[in-house]
Amino acid sequence: QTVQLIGVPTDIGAGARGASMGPEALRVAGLAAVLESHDLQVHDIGNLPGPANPWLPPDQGYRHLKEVEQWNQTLHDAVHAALARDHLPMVLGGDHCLGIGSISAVARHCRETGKTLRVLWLDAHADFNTAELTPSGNVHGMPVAVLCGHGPKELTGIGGTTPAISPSVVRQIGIRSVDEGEKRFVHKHGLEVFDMRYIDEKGMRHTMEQALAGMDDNTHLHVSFDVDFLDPEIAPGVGTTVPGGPTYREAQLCMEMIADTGRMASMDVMELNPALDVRNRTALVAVDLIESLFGKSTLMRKG
Ligand code: DIR
Ligand code: MN
Ligand code: MN
Ligand code: MN
Repeated sequence: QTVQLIGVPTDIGAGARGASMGPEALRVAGLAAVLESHDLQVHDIGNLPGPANPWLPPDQGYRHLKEVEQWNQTLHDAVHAALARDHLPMVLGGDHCLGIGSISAVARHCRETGKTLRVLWLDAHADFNTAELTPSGNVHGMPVAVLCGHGPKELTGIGGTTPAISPSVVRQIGIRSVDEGEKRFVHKHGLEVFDMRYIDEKGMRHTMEQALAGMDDNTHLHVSFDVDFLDPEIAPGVGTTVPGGPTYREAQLCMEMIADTGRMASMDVMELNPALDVRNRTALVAVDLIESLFGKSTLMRKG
């Protein structure tokens, strides 16, 4: 198995600058060596090119729509090409607006190969805003809505099929910050959300059993990991921290249970912001959790 690292150095969709440095922070934290220690081949294609961040206020509900489109179109092409080579694309963000390019490419690949898609969205936020609902105009709060066909045609059309995905393929985990209008929209579209209340009451094990239920040998599992999923105590290096997230142990179990399925075929690591981090420790935690996603375990595993 070859993991293809795709750096996307931009904070074009975020409300704080700095996620553009995420790809390099993950590399400095030893990502490639960790993957190689698990008998994976690592092919780092470096960083994709794209426009600078002009840092302008929102225009008709969106900040930097043109630049967001350009980054996501470039990423879409890169992820689609990686999948066509049978590589496992690992997108190193960059802010979470890049989920649009990444997941639209995964969905297109699934259509072309007859696979069934499942998307796990690990995040403190639902990322289901639209221009009408957003309190910020930041597109990193909108990628799930855009992928489900709600948004400007410049973004919903990336990959050629609108909508790119149905809400029914998405499972959101760790959610604890959803804006008022966004809440109604999530409810209206029936997104399956395992919020922190659910995790508190049922535990991470039961939560992941539910989120991973119904997959089979034909499932392509995509994991979109927004680093603000984690509790800020262990992951301060993100632009929008929200208290009360999964602990280190809960996050490890989440990743281990994903690894146990053997179905993960693409992933994103988004929103890491080295400008807000402390001695790169959030990048190190992210790499540690990614190691678990690829089967790191304390003891020999059965089978
Ligand atoms: C907020 C923050 N819901 C917004 N969103 C995100 O601006 O739409 N922060 N995704 O990471
Ligand atoms: Mn997000
Ligand atoms: Mn988030
Ligand atoms: Mn709809």
